[in-house]
Amino acid sequence: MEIRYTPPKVWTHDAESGGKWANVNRPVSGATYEKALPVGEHALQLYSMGTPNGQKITIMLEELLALGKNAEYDAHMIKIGEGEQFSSGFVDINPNSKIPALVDYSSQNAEPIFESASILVYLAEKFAAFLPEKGIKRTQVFNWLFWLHGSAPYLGGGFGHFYSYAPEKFEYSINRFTMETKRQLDVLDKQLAKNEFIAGDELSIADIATWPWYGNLILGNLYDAKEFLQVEDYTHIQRWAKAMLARPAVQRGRIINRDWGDEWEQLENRHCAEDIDKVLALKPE
Ligand SMILES: N[C@@H](CCC(=O)N[C@@H](CS)C(=O)NCC(=O)O)C(=O)O
Repeated sequence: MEIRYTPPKVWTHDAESGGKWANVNRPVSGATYEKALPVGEHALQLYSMGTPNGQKITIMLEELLALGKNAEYDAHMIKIGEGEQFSSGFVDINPNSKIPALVDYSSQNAEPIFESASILVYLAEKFAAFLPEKGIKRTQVFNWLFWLHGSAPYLGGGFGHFYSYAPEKFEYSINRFTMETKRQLDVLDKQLAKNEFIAGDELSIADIATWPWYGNLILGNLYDAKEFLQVEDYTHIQRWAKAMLARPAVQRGRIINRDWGDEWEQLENRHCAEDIDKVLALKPE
């Protein structure tokens, strides 16, 4: 076998080597420049981008509003491809420099909330929705919420990175992460064969966390890998993914903090419901 790379004794950072994301990232944490974050008029201030991890929170907020909860929010775009996650304002609310991050100005000391699962649990508890209050039903939601949080990095950071973003296609890495992605799809498909929603017969934060990753993947909105992964085989995920997409809150939440795609699915910043209505009205019949 041809040896193409032997690791040196000590790794050094080569900003040119890693393709799409290497030029903004560094092997240390912290701010790279001084800039405060914008603050809108609502108590909930979200700093995000419409990637799968970002969509989780905007879909959750739109589902809460659809339920009649007082979950009005401003969603400010953080352009991660341009390094805005390294501004001093963003690092102050998430030292890990990853979207999404939330500040609730109606809470004591307005402590920042980061990690999408933590944000989902916070919102579910604050508004008493999409998460049973106690007992085994709550644990079942956590089983699948934490399953998603363990699995998605294999899909995004593993499969998506090597299949779609890497500057060169490496068979070893693509094989490893494709196998794991298909295994995870099979796990989810079997769960959805037994249940209408992921953690049972009601929509929960497990569905809201999972749809932006596996729903988008199955529907062909992520990595253009429908044929490669033979996604039509996962009939139960297909059923669930389409049912989720039929929900108005999912259609609204998925377009926020985006500056790519068709014009009817791009809303950079969201300050009120009408901001979304105007963009969705551009969708052809
Ligand atoms: N575990 C984190 C992951 C968040 C994450 O990976 N965010 C990505 C976008 S999907 C990001 O901000 N990347 C910017 C970077 O890596 O510099 C969560 O669930 O919130």
